[in-house]
Amino acid sequence: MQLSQEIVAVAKDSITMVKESMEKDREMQRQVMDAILSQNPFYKTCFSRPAGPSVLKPDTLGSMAGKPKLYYFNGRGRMETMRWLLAAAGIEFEEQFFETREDLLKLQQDGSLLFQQVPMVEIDGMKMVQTRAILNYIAGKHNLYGKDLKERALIDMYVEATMDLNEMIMHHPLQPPEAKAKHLATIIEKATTRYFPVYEKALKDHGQDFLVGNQFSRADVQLLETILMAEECKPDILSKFPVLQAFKARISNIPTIKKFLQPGSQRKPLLDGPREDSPREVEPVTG
Ligand SMILES: N[C@@H](CCC(=O)N[C@@H](CS)C(=O)NCC(=O)O)C(=O)O
Repeated sequence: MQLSQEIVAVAKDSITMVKESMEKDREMQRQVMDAILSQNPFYKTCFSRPAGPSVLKPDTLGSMAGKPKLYYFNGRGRMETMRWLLAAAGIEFEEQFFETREDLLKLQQDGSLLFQQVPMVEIDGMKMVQTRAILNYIAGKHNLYGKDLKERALIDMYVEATMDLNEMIMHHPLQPPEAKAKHLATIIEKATTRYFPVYEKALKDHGQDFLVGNQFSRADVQLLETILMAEECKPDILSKFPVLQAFKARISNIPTIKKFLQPGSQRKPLLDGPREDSPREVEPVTG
């Protein structure tokens, strides 16, 4: 009897914890959306121009051939990794930035967004939404996704971890001022104790140039993107990771990526200014 009461109590506690965690997730989503719609510094350049006529004219939608066309804010957000993958694959793309709130509303209302959310990418006759679905498509199409299911599984594990870290970094500007220092410390701690050691060890153990299958893949691209974002949080964050330092230099020198790292490319800048004396641009890569 006593035991079953204890089990019921534990179950109730677990349900309360799950409910609290779901509420926290919903709250984070609400904050991101509020930030977008209220010109929070995170997206300040998205709506920074005076509201004018919508930039999304009917004839700019539905163009189904040619270059992929990216619809998003003029900032990194959830779109930046798609820019990285396309650039790494040497694919030219067009971008349609939302300049007013109405631009987003218009896309939401005209049925272009399957779930009323962006990023949206027009590609190969599809209006693709959902970040991971789009990234998977681009990676699969451009041979950045391993040679078999097992390589793909490993790539997925590696890139999901980079995305976890990216998300923490992306949410940093949304933290209230009094929480920022602690949040930044958590990012640095997670990067240096949970994530980077795994990539350092993987590269060291197999001794190859690329993370998976001795072949350039999205895992390399997404890891480099994340390293650069982490360096914006702490410029010397790689100091204890010599193999990752070499990896960064090597991947940065792949011609398509080198081009993307040049000023004036479609790569988006950090919006809310440097964090710990971070350099704005990547140092020139030699070799
Ligand atoms: N699971 C989606 C989430 C997309 C998402 O939350 N997009 C935000 C902008 S970054 C949005 O469109 N919010 C508008 C809304 O939810 O109404 C994805 O990964 O693409």
